[in-house]
Amino acid sequence: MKFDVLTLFPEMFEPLKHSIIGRAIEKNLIDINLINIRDFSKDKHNHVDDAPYGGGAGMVLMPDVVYDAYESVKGEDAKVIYLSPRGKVFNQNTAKELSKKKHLILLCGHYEGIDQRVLDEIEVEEISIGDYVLTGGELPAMVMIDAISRYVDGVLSEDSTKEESFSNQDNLLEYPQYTRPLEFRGKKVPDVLTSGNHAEIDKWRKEQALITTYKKRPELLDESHKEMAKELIKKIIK
Ligand code: 4GN
Repeated sequence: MKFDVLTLFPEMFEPLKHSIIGRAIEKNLIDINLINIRDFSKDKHNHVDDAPYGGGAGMVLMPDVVYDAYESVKGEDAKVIYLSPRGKVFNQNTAKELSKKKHLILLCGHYEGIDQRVLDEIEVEEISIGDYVLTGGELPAMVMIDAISRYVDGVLSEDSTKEESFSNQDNLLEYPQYTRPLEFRGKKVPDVLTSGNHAEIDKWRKEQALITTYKKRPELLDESHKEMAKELIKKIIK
């Protein structure tokens, strides 16, 4: 899978060279190509932005500069995404769907934004990573690249995307995990996990996932699952 990132700050993408995404790049499972929008400036002082028509604060990225940066990477089946607080909010499902694409172009804005005409011309899809405003689209682009790449074959171990929060069968949050030591500051690992009884362990984990979701994010549950969680909590207290 190929990500072309159009940005004024390619150095900001350094974090993706590490850990799991870094390894995915080394294994050629994903390719992250950083394009500096400033390289497409039209003047000798490398300007890329100008004051907004109609007045107001800040600067606006010029359409011709952004368009030429886009043209340098555009492809037949590429989907172009503009990271923007105006966009549809990104979630686990969006990540999974976008991971099926071969080529994504991520456009990162700065200042007050990008001239609307080039957004219309390229027919970008606007995506937001949440309802807050950041100084640029780079962090949202990195968030998307990370979440999408996890679904690319070979990036994670086989079963790790199946069980996790938001993408497991029932849309439940993850059950609690434990490792050594068996006792930490007087707190013991739940007995069932060391019992060797895998049916019981599975059952316990499903119950814990439901209880955790009920306590932390009850709005994720429908009424019947909320009732089930309450019953489980009662049973456990007894
Ligand atoms: C995306 C971009 C937040 C998001 C951004 C988000 C840069 N802030 N919630 N800031 O995904 C005007 C031009 C603001 C680019 C944009």
